[in-house]
Amino acid sequence: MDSPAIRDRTVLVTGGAGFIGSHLVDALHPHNEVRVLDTFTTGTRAYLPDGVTVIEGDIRDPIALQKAARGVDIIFHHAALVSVSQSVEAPRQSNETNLEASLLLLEQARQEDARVVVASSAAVYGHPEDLPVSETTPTKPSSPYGVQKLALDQYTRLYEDLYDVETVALRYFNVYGPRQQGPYSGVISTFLEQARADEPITIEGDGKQSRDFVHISDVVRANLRAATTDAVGEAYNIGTGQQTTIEELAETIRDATGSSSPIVHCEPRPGDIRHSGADTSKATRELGFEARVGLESGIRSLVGEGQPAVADEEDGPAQNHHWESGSYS
Ligand code: UD2
Repeated sequence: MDSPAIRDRTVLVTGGAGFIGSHLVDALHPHNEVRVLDTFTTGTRAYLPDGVTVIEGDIRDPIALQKAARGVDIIFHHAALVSVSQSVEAPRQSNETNLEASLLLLEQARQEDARVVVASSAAVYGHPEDLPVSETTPTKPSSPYGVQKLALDQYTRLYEDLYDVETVALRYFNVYGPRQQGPYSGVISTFLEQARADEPITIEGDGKQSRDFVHISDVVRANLRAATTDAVGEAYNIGTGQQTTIEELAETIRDATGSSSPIVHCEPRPGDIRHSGADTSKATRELGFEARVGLESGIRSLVGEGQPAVADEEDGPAQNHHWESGSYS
């Protein structure tokens, strides 16, 4: 299941200097003319290879957006305010970026006749009653962030229905990998940092809550497939189908780092989702997507930063897959 070749296209990656966006840029450059629109508020300029056209600007700014999108064939939309808790504190502010500006972007795509792949989220499902969740599971977001992603996800479908814009929404589960950093970066990078410093690994609550952790290389591959699929106007779950408890994760990270960190429990996060896990059969069927990197090998490659992620025996379809930053074949 090699990645489809995307070559000689003009592509825009919004949020291209961020965690997911910058890995996508690596996969697209230099075989395509790649543009990045980023505010660099949380994105990092140093991630961007020479030869990429950088437009420093905000997706809320119609002029910056117009400039960035002029003449493009494909837009990968990864610019967002990603903090769920910030969206709870200031719903209108995150709505402006995550929804209103995204709508501006869809309009721009319509004018340019460009395909759009948008970053949606497992947040659209809220607290699911049954697991794993498929795309037909009822959506009931439990945060403004989730509502915004759901509305965006629905708009992408409508833009295909109403205006024939080729759109795909990817509902990411818990993405991890190199370059994930900062205060909203996720539990794996937090635990890794704590383990490396031999500081306590802080489990929020009892640690029995679970997540579906998907490696960045698999997320990039899903984007490349979404950019070429005929199955447009659809939303797809992007995860591994495997759930891991936070307690297991803490132990895996402590073992992989050889750290002497104690594992401690603190207050549970208010409103935390108990369990999350993806049924990815629709993505497998329609996009030919299957996650390849298992959690243990993904973590080992993070620990030895720069080492390829090679899946473990028990990792099923991920077996024997080799991943190095920038390689997606
Ligand atoms: C993820 C996404 C978020 C949204 C949401 C939808 C990430 C980084 N965030 O949030 O954008 O899509 O899913 O459901 O992927 N935890 C600890 N100790 C720590 C940090 C976290 O125990 O130091 C726990 C936390 O309480 C939670 C779990 O780890 O139970 C995962 O937390 P997270 O912030 O990595 O991601 P999540 O699932 O809340």
